[in-house]
Amino acid sequence: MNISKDQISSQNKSLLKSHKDDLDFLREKLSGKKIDAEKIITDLAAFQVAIPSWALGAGGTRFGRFSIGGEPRTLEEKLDDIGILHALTRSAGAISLHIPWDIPKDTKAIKERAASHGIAFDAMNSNTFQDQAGQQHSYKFGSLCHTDNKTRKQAVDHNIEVIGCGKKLGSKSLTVWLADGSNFPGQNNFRVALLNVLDSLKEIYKALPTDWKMFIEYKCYEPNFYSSVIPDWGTSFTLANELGPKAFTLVDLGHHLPNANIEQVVSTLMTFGKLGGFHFNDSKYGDDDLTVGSIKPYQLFLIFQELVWGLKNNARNNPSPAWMIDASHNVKDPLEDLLQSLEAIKIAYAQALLADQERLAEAQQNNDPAMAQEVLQEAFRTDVRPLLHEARVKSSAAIDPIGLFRKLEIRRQLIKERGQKTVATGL
Ligand SMILES: [Mn+2]
Repeated sequence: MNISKDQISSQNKSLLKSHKDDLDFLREKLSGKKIDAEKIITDLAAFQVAIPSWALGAGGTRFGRFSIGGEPRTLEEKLDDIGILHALTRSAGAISLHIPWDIPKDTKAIKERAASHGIAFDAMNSNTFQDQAGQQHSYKFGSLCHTDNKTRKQAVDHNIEVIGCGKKLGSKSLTVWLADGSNFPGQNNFRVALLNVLDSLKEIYKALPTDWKMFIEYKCYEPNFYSSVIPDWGTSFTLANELGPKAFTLVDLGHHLPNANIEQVVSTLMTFGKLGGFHFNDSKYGDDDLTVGSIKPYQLFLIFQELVWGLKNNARNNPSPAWMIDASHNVKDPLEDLLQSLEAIKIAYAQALLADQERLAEAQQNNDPAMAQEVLQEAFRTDVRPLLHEARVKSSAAIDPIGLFRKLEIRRQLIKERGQKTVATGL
């Protein structure tokens, strides 16, 4: 199903008066502080976040999975769902595919379908954390780290196939996340496992086209509970440096030990030009994959504060990190959840854009932590939503995306089209 421009503008019309009042109030407040509201609105409208193909169905846990109904059954339907998100927000203009879940049967038709929704192909994700039907060697004891070189080669070849698939679609990057690790002390040799991974990554890197990037995603634990071969940003960063200029670290917000200072990790990676990509989500305990900004919005703002500063001031940083959501939700409508995540990302971005960097630098120079906190919290406590709304009005998107999603009864229509018991590929 498609959402028409008329449906969007008619909803916007009913909200326009109150939106204009809010925006005028905020504009005046910002101009008093010499903040260029128009520039922030332009930056917000331009900011696009890739939607992962695996987040469009209801997520499961190891205890169960409850379908939401009307879930996309094919890659075509996944593109249509992202088309809905993009029409409502003009902020979801890319998809991140997962192979083998999303192998296109007809590449040309898939590209046309994506183009009709204004969707580009962001990073390709390989999968060596599951065994596929008919697969010769098992990944039960690892993939790129495996003690058996035939298994390692199979995992390397899979990644090279994923690159080939992405080349046909117009993607420019490969994300490698490994479940490789161990559950028990002594199960594997840390050094052998790490060097095997490095050797395997070198083989994949050789197959990477010159204009491609490789993102190495780390994760502290799960599915292995004693050790992960790439547990942290330091290991990922070291591997990326060993591989070369096309390799980068990817930060997933849920892949750290509790209380890790992720904003500092972001800053360090940017300082050395190795922040390649970002997986947004939120968590209370571990890799919970909850809606972005639902648990720790201040942390999200502080991360964006580092991103905005790094993108503007740090010449060594990779100028265009890949922004992606990596979430999974089992009680919300996945599309509503993604709309909330997109909103939270843009709110944090807008707040970081209006933070007074000069006053902050001055407070830091004067060793004045109270003033530094004043500057940061002044930005964080500003209600920037009118700026997001205006960015959407200017892009012909909905002022209130979830309101319109509900008003148009989109989920009910998807269930009617696809059925109640459909289950999308994913975890
Ligand atoms: Mn991730």
